[in-house]
Amino acid sequence: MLIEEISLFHNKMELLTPFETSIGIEFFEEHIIVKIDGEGLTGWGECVVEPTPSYSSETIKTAWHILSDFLIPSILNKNISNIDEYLKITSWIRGHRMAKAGVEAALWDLFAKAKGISLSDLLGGTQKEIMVGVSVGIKPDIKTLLDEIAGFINEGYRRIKLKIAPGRDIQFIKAVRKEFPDILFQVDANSSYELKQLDLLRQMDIYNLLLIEQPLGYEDIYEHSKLQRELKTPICLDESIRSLGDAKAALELGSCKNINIKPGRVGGYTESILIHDYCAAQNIPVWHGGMDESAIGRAGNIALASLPNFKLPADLSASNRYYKEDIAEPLFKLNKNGTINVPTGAGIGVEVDIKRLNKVTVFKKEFKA
Ligand code: OSB
Ligand code: MG
Repeated sequence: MLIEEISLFHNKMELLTPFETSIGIEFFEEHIIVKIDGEGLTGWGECVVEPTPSYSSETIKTAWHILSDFLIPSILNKNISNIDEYLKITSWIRGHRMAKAGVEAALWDLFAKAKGISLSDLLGGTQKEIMVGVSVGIKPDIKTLLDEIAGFINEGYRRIKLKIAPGRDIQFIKAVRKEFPDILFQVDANSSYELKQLDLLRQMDIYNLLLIEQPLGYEDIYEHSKLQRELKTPICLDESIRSLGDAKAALELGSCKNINIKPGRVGGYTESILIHDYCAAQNIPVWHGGMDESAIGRAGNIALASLPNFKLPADLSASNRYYKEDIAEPLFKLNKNGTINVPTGAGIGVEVDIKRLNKVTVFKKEFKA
């Protein structure tokens, strides 16, 4: 496949409701959309970097730099026949996983379209619909939180994930569990606790949580192994798992009992599949995380989440959870049983709405040979 043109779109989309986590509060999502044209076909990917280095060390600007100055020049006007070739050409570039994953995603879409098959089929997906949940931000008070969760449960969501932080934890967890005794319920700390708060973390053990996501340091694996030994509730690592190597270390050390896979965080769909397969062989379930993607990134991620060992509900909610207007059609809808259908059309299986994409684009650059 001759790579003839690549375009980057820095987009900014307003969230329907502000999203607060232990990291901060977001009103908008800003990502970079990657478009790759070759031989009459177009592939789309989403680079899930954010404006600030608060979740990941990458930012819109670092990714733009790595994309423009290194990744794009390595493949533009070249014949790339498969993903492994792309990975080989770019393997000298260390880190910058979100930047790499954005290009890889667009190439996967392009190659699936060239074969005329869905991305799910190309990646080895087996599930036709995936179980999804919803990630709920920190709320100012318990009533607001319970009302919001009741709304999501009414819509059909079967799993709730609540963002927590020190001081915004036990009383909220307790109230949710009391109001919704049977719901699948998990929490995400985004690295806001320390091991010395063990007594506090132990209090979470009595609420029948599905898991506690990333309680300790964002690069830590060792202290999580100490914590996991003290808790009944499974720990799930998000931020700390950036590669298959990290996943191996975490599982060998007993730092977690399941793993959240975000392709952006681990450098792309290929690394995601390696982690997925390794965990499957160890009988460790994985689940798909989210970065508040637009329908472009969401479509590809839903395809990935159709692989067989994605066994816990994903942070891939319906389009109307995030945006008033999304940038691709059809929108993702929640089925009554709490699932979302895996697209069956060629590639990511959604059509990008160029007019809407342009409307939310703050800066665009085209790279031609
Ligand atoms: O920690 O899982 C996280 C969003 C941005 C950054 C980090 C996280 C999240 C979410 C959102 O929880 C999940 C979603 O996309 O629905
Ligand atoms: Mg998380």
